Amino acid sequence: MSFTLPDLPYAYDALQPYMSKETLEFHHDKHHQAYVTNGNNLLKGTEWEGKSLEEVVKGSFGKNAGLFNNAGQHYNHVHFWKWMKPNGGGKIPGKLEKAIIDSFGSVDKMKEDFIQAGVTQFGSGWAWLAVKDGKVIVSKTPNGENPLVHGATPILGCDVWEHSYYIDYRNRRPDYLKAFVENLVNWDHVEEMFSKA
Ligand code: MN3
Repeated sequence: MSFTLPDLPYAYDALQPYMSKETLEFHHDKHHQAYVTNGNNLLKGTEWEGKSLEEVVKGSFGKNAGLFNNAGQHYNHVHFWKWMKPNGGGKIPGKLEKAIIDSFGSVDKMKEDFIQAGVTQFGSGWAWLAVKDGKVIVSKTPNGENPLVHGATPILGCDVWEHSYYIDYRNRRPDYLKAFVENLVNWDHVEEMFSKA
């Protein structure tokens, strides 16, 4: 199975003013496309050819850095587009909300920890909500890593590489993270991944 670039699940200008058409054009058409192209080239002739994307990500971690970086970023971006929607944010579906409150004490504390993880990720990387040992946790990873390679199942990720926010927010990464959590997150997709975790 080779990697393919999925279409965005909304129009390029649908996330404005929180994420611009220009950002999505570069991020989806150039950056994500490059991970797909490079990932397919690096996959050829390896033991992971024909495996599922998750198997490639988990299997290549620590063994084949070039392939892992591109496959990891492909996985992360396939979900990143679905983790956002126009008029996102708002009420978290009931079962997920209950699990978040069980783990963090409140929804506000989860949001605060998630934003803090993204702000404090030094350099490029991701902030995450993931499920580990039945609990919802916040984590952060560098570059193309994600919770799959740390024994957890990702349910929400925010890309904090500069290409994800610099056009719209310049150096104001905290403002981007706050806008992501309050105005962009598609909690229905988060709940769907939570229910399968
Ligand atoms: Mn990106």
